[in-house]
Amino acid sequence: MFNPAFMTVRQGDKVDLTVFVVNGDKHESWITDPDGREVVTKTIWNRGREYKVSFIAEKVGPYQLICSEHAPTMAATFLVLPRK
Ligand SMILES: [Cu+2]
Repeated sequence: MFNPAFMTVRQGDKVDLTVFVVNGDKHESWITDPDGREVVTKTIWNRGREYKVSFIAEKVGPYQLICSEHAPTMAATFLVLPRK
């Protein structure tokens, strides 16, 4: 699982994500925008290491962080809210 698994951000924000892998040997992970387009390309995350990825939250709606090894339970959502 990802913890936290739900975050909200504002449209146009740059999301800087730092992930530390506690459990599981490896996780093939990526992030998609609300239209299913990859905004962070697939990479392998290994246990005991820290990874940094970032993307711009251009579209309103759910961005999904997915791990193919442990789908569908290992997923997280960044819900992008309209900028006021
Ligand atoms: Cu995983």
